[in-house]
Amino acid sequence: MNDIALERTLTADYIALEAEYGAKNYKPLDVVLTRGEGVHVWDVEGRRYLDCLSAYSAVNQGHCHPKILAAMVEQAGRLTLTSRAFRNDQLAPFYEELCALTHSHKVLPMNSGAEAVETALKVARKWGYEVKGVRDGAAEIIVCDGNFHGRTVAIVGFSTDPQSRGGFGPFAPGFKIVPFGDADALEAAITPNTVAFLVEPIQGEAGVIIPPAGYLKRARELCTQHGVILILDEIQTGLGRTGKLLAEEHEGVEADLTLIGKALSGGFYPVSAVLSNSEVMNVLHPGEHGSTFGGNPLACAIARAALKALTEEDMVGNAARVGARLKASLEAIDAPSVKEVRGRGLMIAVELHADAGGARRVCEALQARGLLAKETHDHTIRIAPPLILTDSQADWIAEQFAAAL
Ligand code: IF1
Repeated sequence: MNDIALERTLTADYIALEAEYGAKNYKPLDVVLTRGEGVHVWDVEGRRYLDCLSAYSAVNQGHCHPKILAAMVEQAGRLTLTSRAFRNDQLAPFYEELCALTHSHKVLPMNSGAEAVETALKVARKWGYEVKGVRDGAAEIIVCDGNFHGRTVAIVGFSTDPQSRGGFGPFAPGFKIVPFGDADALEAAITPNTVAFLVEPIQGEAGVIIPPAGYLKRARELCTQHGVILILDEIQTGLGRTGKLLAEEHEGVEADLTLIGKALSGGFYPVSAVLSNSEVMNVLHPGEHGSTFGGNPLACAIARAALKALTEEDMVGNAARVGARLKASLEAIDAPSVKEVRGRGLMIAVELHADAGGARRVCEALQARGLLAKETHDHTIRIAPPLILTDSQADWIAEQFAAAL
């Protein structure tokens, strides 16, 4: 046996190598994963964990879902990339199936979530100039305090998190920030130059913040009333995470532009999309926007299988049922350190009191008990397991929390 290969299986060695060669833009838990199946992942030491992060909701369908894997392997051996200069036979069926599932009229495929957000911002501005009649260069887009929409320069420019934006300016003008969950503040911020309101139905990075009931409905009404495009960023909340296919369904609203990503590929590949009604998307003409990889046949085949897995296996219904059970069990934990348990479907957060010693410590205790979760900010633990979680696995998660807390 090769000694070096043996040595490199040790967690500490991988961590040291990463530290030597990698940019230090992350501070992950000290666990090195090598395999995943369903709700579980295994580290290089052979230890098994229940994954309560799901790669920030990209693996809603569970790790290495066999049907998505089969579709990926089959397509990878046939045709992977054509660019959009030519057509491919996976794109049209992907469009058709995605539109049928989400009741959309048009799709624009991209790769990362941030690219989908950027695409929506461009479409909204162009719509503002060409359809709404806003003077060139004057378009305003309203966003929310505490937002997270990605890492590009334009997007971090309207972030309110000093860590995300600090040191990366100068930034693009044309964005206004209002408090999240406050429809009156939104109304007050709208001017004749407002072209769009961009918002997460539930703020993820901010700590699973659920807006007051009726907020999205009221935002929808205000946008319609003032000729403003409602852009819902469902990159994290979408595709079953909150117990509905799209979180907008909780309030019975329809966005003009809906952004999805992450679980659109079940975690196999970066695939994102902008969904729209046709009027808004029709402002784009050939040559005005695009991507080398967006809409490629491999991505489309994977996304088709990922959507099929979600619906065929009723993962959305399961997220609603098991999510409610898990939230109730977490609420029942009698621990003085817990300030609040909140969530919808399988997007749950446990917030600790500020003097409870921090969420990172709890995540480390959970890791020792075979459960991987990630803190957000200092005092909140996010719980977002794959949507295939069973009742007994949900009960097990609650038990580990009770012990760790
Ligand atoms: C990182 C958070 C989650 C998103 C929403 C767009 C994007 C994201 C609502 C951009 C991405 C990620 C990115 C990841 C951490 C993560 C995250 F903690 F930062 F907030 F999920 F909770 N809209 N979220 O949540 O999508 O370009 O990354 O594909 O480390 O940046 P992307």
